[in-house]
Amino acid sequence: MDRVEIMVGGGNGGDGVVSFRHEKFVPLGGPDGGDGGDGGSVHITADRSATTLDYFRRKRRFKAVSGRSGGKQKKHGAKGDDLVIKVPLGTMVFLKEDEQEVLLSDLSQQGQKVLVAKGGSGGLGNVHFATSRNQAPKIATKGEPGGEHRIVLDLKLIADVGIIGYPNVGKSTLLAAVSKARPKIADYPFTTREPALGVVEVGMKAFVLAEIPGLVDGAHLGRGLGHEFLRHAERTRVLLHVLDGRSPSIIDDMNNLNRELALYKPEMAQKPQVVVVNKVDLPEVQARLLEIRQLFSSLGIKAFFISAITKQGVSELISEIAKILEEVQEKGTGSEVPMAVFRPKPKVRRGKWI
Ligand SMILES: Nc1nc2c(ncn2[C@@H]2O[C@H](COP(=O)(O)OP(=O)(O)O)[C@@H](O)[C@H]2O)c(=O)[nH]1
Ligand SMILES: [Mg+2]
Repeated sequence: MDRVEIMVGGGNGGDGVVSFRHEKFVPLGGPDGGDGGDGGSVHITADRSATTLDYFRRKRRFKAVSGRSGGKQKKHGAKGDDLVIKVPLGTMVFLKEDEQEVLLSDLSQQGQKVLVAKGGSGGLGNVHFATSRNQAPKIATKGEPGGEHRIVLDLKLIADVGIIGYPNVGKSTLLAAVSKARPKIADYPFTTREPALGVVEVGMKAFVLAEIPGLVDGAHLGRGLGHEFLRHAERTRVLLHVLDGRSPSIIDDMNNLNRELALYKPEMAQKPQVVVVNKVDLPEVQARLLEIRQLFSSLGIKAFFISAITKQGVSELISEIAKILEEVQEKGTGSEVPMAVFRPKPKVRRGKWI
């Protein structure tokens, strides 16, 4: 989890102006002072070019541009530019007030935007204040200050790798074996609606692994799957397809699940898969290991044979996944998420923070 606190301020409204018409032969014309422009607002938007919240550790204050003052001849001051701050997809935006945090938005879609500070309204020029009694008003109002708020950005973990497979093949057990995640093992398959996440460390690197629940059989597909599920499912770059070594129809299992995947989420079926045969510690699986190996090699599929319980073959599997992730990242395939460095260039006025 990644979390930062920032301050955002809307631009101040420009001041209204006191001015009078100057015309030949008219020494003192009527009022013509224009209104100030509104200050710009601050928005936060989810953008794929942003991948972390690191930028906000160095820069914490953001202010939109103020409106300009009005002018003579009823000239309206220019509106201040809005400031749009880019954050990674999956960032939750909270408003912090009196140590309480209120969720403003969960920015999960590209381009999704939330207003976090409104610009102040521009002041009124004296042109508005002429009355029959006072035809030469020397009154104009000041622009309002922009709203300012304390905002907390919270970037939720997004899975790089998703574990798929039928119930009881050992998805949760595998996740628990390679990360600190403690998903419920042998849980009733429909109780989990959201993915269980764990961070897997491989040397100096790490990736996020998620057990993707819910892909059970046609009848249950897509039913009750939460927003979180979709968010993770869409963002994973590699799928770990876990099969139960005890199954008499292991190849059919694999094909059936892939078919369901393609029906439910075609983009997901396009993702690279690593095929894993689990539970090789069991004697009954040991007895057919050669047969299963031959099945896969006859199909030209490289399968990994592991035991999530004894961890046999697990570290080889993890290094292979780390390697694939690197390749996918270099090629830029398998994911729409570019690994670009986040360098927003917010327009911030020099000077005091209001
Ligand atoms: N013998 C053996 N049992 C396993 C292995 N992995 C998982 N199991 C058992 O299979 C059952 C289902 O495991 P779980 O991880 O909950 O499966 P999931 O539904 O795919 O998440 C549990 O009773 C686990 O203890 C394994 O490698 N070997
Ligand atoms: Mg499970």
